[in-house]
Amino acid sequence: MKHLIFPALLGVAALAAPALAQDHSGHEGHDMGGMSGMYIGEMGPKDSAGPSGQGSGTSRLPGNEGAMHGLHIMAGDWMLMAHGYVSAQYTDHKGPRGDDKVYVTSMAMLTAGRDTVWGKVQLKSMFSLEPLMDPSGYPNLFATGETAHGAPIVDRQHPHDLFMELAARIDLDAGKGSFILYGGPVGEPALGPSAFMHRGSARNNPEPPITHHWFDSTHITYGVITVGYSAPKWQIETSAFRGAEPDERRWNIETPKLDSWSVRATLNPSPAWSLQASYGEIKQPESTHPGEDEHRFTASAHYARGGLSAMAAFSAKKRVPGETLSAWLGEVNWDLDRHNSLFGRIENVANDELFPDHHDPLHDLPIRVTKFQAGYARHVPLGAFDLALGGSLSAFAKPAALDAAYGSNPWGYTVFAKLSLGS
Ligand SMILES: [Cu+2]
Repeated sequence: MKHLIFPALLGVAALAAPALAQDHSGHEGHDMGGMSGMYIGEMGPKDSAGPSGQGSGTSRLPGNEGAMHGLHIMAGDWMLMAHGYVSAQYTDHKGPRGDDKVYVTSMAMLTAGRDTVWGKVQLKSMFSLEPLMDPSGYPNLFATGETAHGAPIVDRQHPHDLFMELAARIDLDAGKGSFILYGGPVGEPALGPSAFMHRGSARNNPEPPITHHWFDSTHITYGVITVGYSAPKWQIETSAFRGAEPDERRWNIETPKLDSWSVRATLNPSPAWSLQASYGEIKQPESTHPGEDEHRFTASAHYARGGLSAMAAFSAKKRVPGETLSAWLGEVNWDLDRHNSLFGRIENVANDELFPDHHDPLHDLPIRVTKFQAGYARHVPLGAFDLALGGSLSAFAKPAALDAAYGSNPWGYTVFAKLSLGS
């Protein structure tokens, strides 16, 4: 029955939204005193806290993009906010390891927040219907991570879990900022940049990064507690969380644990910038590599101004025991005007999971590959919703040793139709 939560909620939003599609973008997000009823607009730190924008979990984005757009309902002292998307894709990745597929990705985010005399309370939830697809997910050459049918997933992106977040955040006013306490059975620890589906630089990009498991794969973690201090221009946090990645049964809530830890420092010097550095020691993340831990360092710089959102990021993932695998990512989204967006991404990563077969001579060897991707999206405003139609092209650079497995010139494309409520 729990399968029905998401469509029911999105259905309610869909019915209610067009009739109430007023633009309240000038609304002061923090001052909700005089508001009542339901409206479409934005809330959040963009208006209230200057340079600090809110990303996934407790992460920050530039203040210029951190406000949350969506459907808002006032219920007494509580502000309820819904946003999300459903996106249909056709992707075709060429070469011996390529595949093609029609698939649907989705996310719904429901947040309830209220101000108190001592601070703020937020109840956060996020859901996806991606468990409807086969556990092996969808084609994405050179992407690896998590499992399907008992084996590691290679050259595909895993589906996300039904429960992407079930967490609460309490802000206790202190000085110019607040002490934060965040946690729940499903959440995101203070490690890495804001997850790809929540950052402006990836807003229109239909393909998940092949470096997902270097930067933001901990965005769905079963068991998280984070404490920290959040000031308008900086934030420092530490988390205890479960190291094991989600398993391939995507409908359930897995047993929370606190066997791993991380720290993150974030600087938002102006509304255009957010910089973070983080480090985590993750206990046995991969079920197919028992006894192997991971030490992950990430640093990222996010920029947002006008219609431009960009991110540059670095990660060093040390297998313990084992090698250090580094990754670079550059990502950009440029909204030329209300109707046209260009986007792109370049990733470079040393991956040792491309040949999971123990008898393969390339098994467990780090192999450095580069992905180049560029795309375009056309936006059709539909009341409170945005329909984006677009596509992207991908090409890869790799050592000749991979020719037998991948062909000499693997490439791919994805076309998509994405319906979003808010962003
Ligand atoms: Cu993910």
